[in-house]
Amino acid sequence: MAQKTSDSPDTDVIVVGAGFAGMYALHKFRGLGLRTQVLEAGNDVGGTWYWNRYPGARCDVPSVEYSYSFDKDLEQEWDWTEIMAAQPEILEYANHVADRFDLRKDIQFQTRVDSAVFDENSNRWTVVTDSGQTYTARFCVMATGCLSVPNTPRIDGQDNFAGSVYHTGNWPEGGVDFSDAAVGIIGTGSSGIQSIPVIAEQAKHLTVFQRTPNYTMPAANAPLKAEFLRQAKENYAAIRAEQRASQVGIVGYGFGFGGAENVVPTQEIKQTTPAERQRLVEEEGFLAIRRYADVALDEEANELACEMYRDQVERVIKDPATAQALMPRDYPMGCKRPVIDTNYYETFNRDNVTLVDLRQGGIEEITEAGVRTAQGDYAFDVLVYATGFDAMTGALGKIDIRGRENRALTEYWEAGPRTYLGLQIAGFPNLFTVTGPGSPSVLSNMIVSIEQHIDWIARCILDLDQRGAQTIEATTEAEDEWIAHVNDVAQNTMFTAKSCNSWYLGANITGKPRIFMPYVGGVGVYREKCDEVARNGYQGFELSA
Ligand code: FAD
Ligand code: N01
Repeated sequence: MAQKTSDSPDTDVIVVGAGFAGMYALHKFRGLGLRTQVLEAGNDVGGTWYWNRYPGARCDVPSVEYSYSFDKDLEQEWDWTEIMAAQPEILEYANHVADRFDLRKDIQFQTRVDSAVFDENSNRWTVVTDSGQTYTARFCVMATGCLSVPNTPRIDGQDNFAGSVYHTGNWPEGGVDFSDAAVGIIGTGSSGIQSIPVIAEQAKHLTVFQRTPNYTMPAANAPLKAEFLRQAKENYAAIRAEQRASQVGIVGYGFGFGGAENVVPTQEIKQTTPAERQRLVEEEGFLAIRRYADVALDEEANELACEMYRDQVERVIKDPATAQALMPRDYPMGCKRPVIDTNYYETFNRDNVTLVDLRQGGIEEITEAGVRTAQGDYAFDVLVYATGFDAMTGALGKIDIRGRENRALTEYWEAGPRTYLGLQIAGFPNLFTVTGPGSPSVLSNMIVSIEQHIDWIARCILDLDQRGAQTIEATTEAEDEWIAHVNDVAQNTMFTAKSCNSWYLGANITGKPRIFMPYVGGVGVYREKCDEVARNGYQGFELSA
């Protein structure tokens, strides 16, 4: 246990953020006897699920798997109602966890951290909040989220719009009443694809501004049957073990129980004939594509899958011009974060929905009445930005983080994020990132990755105390080697294809260096690597007495 010293810091650990990462960190560190203070910008717990309350928001991991594993009683007492839970239910779960483990007493809400500075004399971090409060702590854990800084693109005239404006990533707590409103929405990523069908049902008219059509698969979500839930609860130990050893932290438990089947891709699309592919798409629709293993690895195979995909879009969409506009081309399937949907394409067959294909003429400005494009003007009462996030590095970049010699993290990361294992940064002792760049993070079921990181950090803090070490810090050499490995495994995947522009690469933010940020190696392999590093005396880290 960390000892109180005469120059006692306010706390042993400052945790920034009270999403699933910050909440578990607090519970875990408290359990070790560490005095822990959490600082959170929002009014309550839940992070992503607190901020993203847009209509249609939901998880795309089976509910029983997108849940904490750290407490067996918690697993048994919580009943998920759908195969993949909607935002209100996930937020309710977060609140239940906060109540059950009495977390709120150590979380200060409505508190944004502005800076975190390391003092080399005392080996302490000083954290300053937006209200000017100062905390000092031996350890600083950045549980600030990978998708927590909404990106609102700069568009000429955007302040002139006379109606209401919302961002999916910062949705008002009370919701938005769309009845009788004409709505415009910019963006067709996951948030757009989830919200468009629901807004279309509520609004008088919806105009969708699409710059890049996406690949999306039907979710086939459904209520969870009591018998299934009982089985899941009985098998939780095995499910968790399998999740931890898997590639993306998902076993697929929940699929196949009234929803979409959990298909393991084993076949090669390149071995099929055009007639076979056509027959399969006719029989199974978009989901036919899931059976092919080579689609993720081979660009030629990928293009065959894209053709099947476009065939199916043509089948579903009634208006031929709209169908053409909705067909993704020019980039491979699997380069961006996979998307699953409920009634997305069907929505474009509705009379009250207009698709504006920005590839035929982009947005020129936002006017008082709506959006002016090169194709014409579109008027509405409400404008929704579904334009994503400054992902993975955005939240860290907004805090003035300074390590040894007062070096700014933003300067150290000018050419792109550098970490060792996505956990630590050379020159920033005792500062940990949770699901940081260089870890499986956003390529995984994030609760699995969050728990693994917090458990590792907790063990590390205990080990430091046992060894009488004051600080731990990644070495530059270990960082270099890890970055080379992260880049290596991402090569020859669709993620880094030349034609791919994704937020994984930072491509959605003007001026952000194009670096593939998460680790593709897999949750299981990565966990073993982290454990091995710890077992071998924190290989690649420097411990100071
Ligand atoms: P967050 O939940 O983002 O929490 C970070 C918290 O830190 C926020 O509350 C924020 O306010 C706070 N914070 C940030 N900076 C500061 C600061 N300077 N000062 C104080 N507080 C600060 N993942 C999956 O695995 N499966 C899914 O199906 C899935 N669906 C998603 C759907 C949406 C709409 C989004 C946006 C993300 C989704 N994710 C999904 C990813 C999701 O972010 C993670 O699963 C998980 O919730 C992240 O938890 P976290 O605690 O790491 O971060
Ligand atoms: O954001 P995005 P998101 N003019 O970046 C468009 C998670 N998540 O919030 O592709 C016009 O994916 C942009 O167009 P383009 C998940 O990890 C999960 O939707 O750049 N358009 C794109 O269409 C996800 O990946 C779920 O050409 C502009 C859209 O905005 C991540 O969060 C649900 C524009 C942004 O798409 C982010 O998803 C929701 C401009 N100036 C979120 N700028 C689940 O289902 C941007 N766009 C689990």
